Amino acid sequence: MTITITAFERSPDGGKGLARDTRVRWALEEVGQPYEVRLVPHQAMKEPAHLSVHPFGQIPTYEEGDLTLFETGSIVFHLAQRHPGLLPKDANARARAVTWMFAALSTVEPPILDLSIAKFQEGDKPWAQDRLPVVQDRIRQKLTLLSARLGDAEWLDGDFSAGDLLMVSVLLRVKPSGLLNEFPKLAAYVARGEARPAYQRAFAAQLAINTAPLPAG
Ligand code: GTB
Repeated sequence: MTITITAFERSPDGGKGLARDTRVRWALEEVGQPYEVRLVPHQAMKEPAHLSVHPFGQIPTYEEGDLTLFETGSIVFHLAQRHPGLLPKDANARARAVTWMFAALSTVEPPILDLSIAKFQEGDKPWAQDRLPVVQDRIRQKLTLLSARLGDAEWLDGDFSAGDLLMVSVLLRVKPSGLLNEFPKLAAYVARGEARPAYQRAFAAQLAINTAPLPAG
């Protein structure tokens, strides 16, 4: 059955791979599933056709036969459950890998998103410069503890898993700020993720779309 995901027709990052379709592409590549991409122009995101697939008018989405999903975490989890490669077989190890998926999205990512908001949506507010260090310190708190837990291990809990895929993806969002370099073990962990052939394919695919000429009209 054909898998179709959605992505920005043109990502605001110009192809740096930070939009969340990259996470879904990466998971699809890890489990070896071919997929098609439907590009959603900005003006179509909140129109009924796209809202019927994504209730909040966002990307990415996932369609496979009569199954439609939204929320990156849910899509990655679905793929990891259906196909070998992203979750361990042992039930307890599997539960721990799923725990890292949640940790990435609900513990580590929120302060990182806050930094984007503080810079790009609230940057012109009179209090923005006072808020920035507070937000950066909240990220540092999380990264300090995450780095201590990772230690010198290659991945968070045994073999590479969907937990690592999401954690690396979340950390990639903090990379442009320079904060990641304060944590060499995490920087090396992210580099290991980026070096995976599946990530490389996912990155290249989104880059090709974001650097291709836009269709006329
Ligand atoms: N919780 C949802 C999920 O995980 O799937 C969040 C989905 C989401 O935030 N989608 C964003 C979106 O559709 C794109 S990924 N935004 C349009 C809208 O809400 O109208 C977030 C994103 C966007 C841009 C960059 N960037 O340019 O660096 C990075 C990440």
